[in-house]
Amino acid sequence: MSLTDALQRLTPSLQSALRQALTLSAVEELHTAYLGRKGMLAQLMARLPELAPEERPAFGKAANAVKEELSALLTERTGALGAEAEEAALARFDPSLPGREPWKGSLHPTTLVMEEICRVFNALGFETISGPEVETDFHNFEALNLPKDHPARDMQDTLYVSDGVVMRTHTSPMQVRAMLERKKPPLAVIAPGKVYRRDSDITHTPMFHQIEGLLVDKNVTLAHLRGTLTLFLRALFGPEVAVRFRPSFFPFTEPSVEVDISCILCEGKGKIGNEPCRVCKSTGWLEILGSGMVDPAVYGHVGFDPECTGFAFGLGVERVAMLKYGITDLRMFFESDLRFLRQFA
Ligand code: 2NL
Repeated sequence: MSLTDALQRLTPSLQSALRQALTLSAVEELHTAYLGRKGMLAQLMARLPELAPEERPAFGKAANAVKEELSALLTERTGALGAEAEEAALARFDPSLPGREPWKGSLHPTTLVMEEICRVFNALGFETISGPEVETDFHNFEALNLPKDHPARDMQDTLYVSDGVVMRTHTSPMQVRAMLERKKPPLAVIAPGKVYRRDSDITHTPMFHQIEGLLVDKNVTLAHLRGTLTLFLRALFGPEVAVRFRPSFFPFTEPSVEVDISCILCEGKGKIGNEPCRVCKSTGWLEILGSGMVDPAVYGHVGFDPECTGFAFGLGVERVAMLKYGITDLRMFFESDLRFLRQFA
């Protein structure tokens, strides 16, 4: 077969080969076989010296035309296969399928309760404050009328970082800092956060959460304390809840008051049907917060006028969350079990 005949066979030969090529890689292989550096066209070109010199220009021209044809055929097949693949993918895609629900996080019950309480006091004009969890002995104890030899310091099982530096045992030091910064009343703050105690059993964790509030001005009385805390507890536990104030003792308030609400399970009856109420132990009441009029000694420590008056209160967040959501085991708060946490989504 002449060189020219062999050249003219290439195009029909590739056309029939392409009909069998069903994948992009099969087309790629044909590209190499026909147009590659050692492919069929290159091999024919290598035989150019076999031709008479006057025949060579015409053969070269014909070879170039064949190369263009082969190239066009390969490109066309590649495009067709690509379009087919896309069509097949579209046929598999069902645009009417509902989307996959994305994984959503949820707030921890401790956070939910802290945010709800802060929201109530913010609406009353109290400003939410924060502060360090590692505190000085002064901010955590001394300024709160708890001198070094005070027996009340035994009530706090303190975690010491170093001499004179503690993990805060309550949220009060945030309020001490607020008074020191503000220098004078009026002042109304709410301080939520983590606190630490050297304590660990089924009802005590080494870290837990408190919220404290403080209002200082001139002529603040126990009536303001009573009105504010009653409003707050009805916002948190419902407008029907009964509120009771009992005398108590805290080193940083005088007088001190403990506040109870009517039991949210038995509604203050002490029993459900004939069964004794397990939540309030049949008393009909739940202890919910501690409070009092700020002891003037505290004002002395933060440089406030001893003539000013104010009230303060504190509560345990996990305890409130347990009552609100009916959680019976404190450890649930600290285990990060998703089956527990998802219930608050
Ligand atoms: C409770 C009781 C209380 C306070 C906290 C306080 C803060 C300042 C001055 C005076 Cl800066 N008092 N805080 C007062 C009374 C009670 O907490 O049972 N907490 C869990």
